[in-house]
Amino acid sequence: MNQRKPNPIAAALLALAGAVALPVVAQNVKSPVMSETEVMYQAGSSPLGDVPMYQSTNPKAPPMTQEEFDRARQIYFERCAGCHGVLRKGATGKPLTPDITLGRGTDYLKVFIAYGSPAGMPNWQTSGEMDEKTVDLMARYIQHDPPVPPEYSLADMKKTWKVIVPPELRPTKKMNNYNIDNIFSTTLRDTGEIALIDGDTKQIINIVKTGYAVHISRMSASGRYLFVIGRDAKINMIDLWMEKPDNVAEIRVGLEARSVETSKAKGYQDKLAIAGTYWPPQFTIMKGDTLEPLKIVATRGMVVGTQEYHPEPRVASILGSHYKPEFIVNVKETGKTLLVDYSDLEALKMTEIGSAPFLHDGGLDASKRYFMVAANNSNKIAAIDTKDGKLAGLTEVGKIPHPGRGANFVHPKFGPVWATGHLGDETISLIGTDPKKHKQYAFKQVAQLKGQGGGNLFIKTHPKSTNLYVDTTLNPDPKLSQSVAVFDIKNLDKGFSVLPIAEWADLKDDGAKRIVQPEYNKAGDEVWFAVWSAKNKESALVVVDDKTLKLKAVIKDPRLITPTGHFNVYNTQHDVY
Ligand code: DHE
Repeated sequence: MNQRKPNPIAAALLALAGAVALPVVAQNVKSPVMSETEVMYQAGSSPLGDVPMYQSTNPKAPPMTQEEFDRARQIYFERCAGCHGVLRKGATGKPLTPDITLGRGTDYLKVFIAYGSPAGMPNWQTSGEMDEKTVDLMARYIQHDPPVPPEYSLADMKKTWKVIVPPELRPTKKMNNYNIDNIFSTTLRDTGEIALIDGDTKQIINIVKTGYAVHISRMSASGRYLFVIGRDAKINMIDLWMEKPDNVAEIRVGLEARSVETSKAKGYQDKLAIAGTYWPPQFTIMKGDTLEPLKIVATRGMVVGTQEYHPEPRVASILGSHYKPEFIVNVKETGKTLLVDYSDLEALKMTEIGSAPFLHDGGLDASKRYFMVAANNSNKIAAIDTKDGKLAGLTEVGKIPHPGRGANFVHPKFGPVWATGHLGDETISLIGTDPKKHKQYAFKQVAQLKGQGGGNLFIKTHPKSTNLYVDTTLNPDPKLSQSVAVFDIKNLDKGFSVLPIAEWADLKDDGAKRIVQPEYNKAGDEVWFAVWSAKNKESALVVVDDKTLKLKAVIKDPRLITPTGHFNVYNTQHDVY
């Protein structure tokens, strides 16, 4: 069911953009308010475009043939759902339900889609992204009732669940000579695979098939199992003890997803896994050694503040608490963090902490007690106290914070801080995280550094390093998207130096070469970057010596197609960042 059909618009854009695949397809779209960067990031692709859905024809809406409706639905899920929501009730974009759109009428909607709006709607036609016919199609489509994708039950999950190697047939000890702690799992986004790379020798150990538009990797508490999730909500569980590490179990937990995590509390290591889905809006707890689904919990409910019902609050980041048998589940649209006590799945207890809507990504502070999460379109960072189960603080930062898991270091004046960069501006915000010795700074933005530019996705340092790396992956200026800024933590006032990572990769063709996600090795003395080009262009990984800031190695291989995120086993397992 999940084989993706080529989308004619995307295909045209691919040709236009030199066959650069998602999310760069939106690169020509400009909006008066929503920057190119934001469009590139949000107007990504949803696998829901290919899911069969019931079409109810609204007699008041302009007529559409079944073929037109299906085409519009696919375009909607690929371009519009990220902002306006699956049910068109509004997310970061405005609601587009028939009660609103029918009143506006086709002509008004066509202008809106074609030219964009000051409130952030991109100008799809004048940017060249959609032609007049497509704009007309979409204007008619959004006056019909939104088709609702199907739910996904435990029975649906079980149909997709495969234990490829049962626990009793797996190795009882490590069967290879790899230094497992220093293996990297690299996302190969457009091929639906991950590359397992030996961090010591820089050799590829295995290329493992995973879900569609594979997204992130996470580790089990023991460091033995690697979990990978695709945007199609397919989870792969890889055993790193095998002679050649490979899949031992897989399952689909929904129709669209972004996050997977494992139980980390004492006594629960490797016992459970959890995945959150964008559709249906729910999370699923599974057995940690087989992925057998055990418990599904819906996230539909009220938005913090307005207390209005939201029918599709997507599950964003999830983290396993190191303090308690709890998963920290961040629900995007309602702005709620759920502390899910997994010690008794039959009598599930959840603490609901409200902060601000649009919770997205985040990571722990250095003490591992506070989870710092970005409410991205609210321009805020919430600090969740995972020990006492309450909101420790909510602070205003720059425009659209995007920390990944963030970066922890000790500031000479403010003490321990956690840092985030931003998609929407060039600042890097430092937030105090020590309520004991630096109470006046705790959970407040205490300083802002000025980086290279907006379009930052990830920021990273390491307890053994004094460098802070900031990428600018989605900046429209190739000079910025192809390089990274490095701050010397001991001399933050001095500004940053720039490392020309794409140039160092010395690739044979002129791909997008976006530099994405600094990630340290286990020792904390080298930093890895992906050089992300289109599917049909050469990509690479570049390794920098953290002491000298000089090039240490370039990893090239025809199998390294569209590398994006990369996850060092030890650092991911222990939340070192
Ligand atoms: Fe991600 C993390 C959602 C686009 C690379 N991304 C996350 C998380 C969420 C999320 C909720 C946190 C997971 C967690 O910690 O449990 N990402 C989304 C989207 O909704 C969005 C904006 C659009 C989409 O259509 O998917 C999106 N993400 C991207 C990309 O385009 C990136 C840059 C390239 C790619 O491979 O798809 C990308 N996202 C990543 C990476 C992480 C991530 C590498 C993990 C960061 C970390 O340090 O843990």
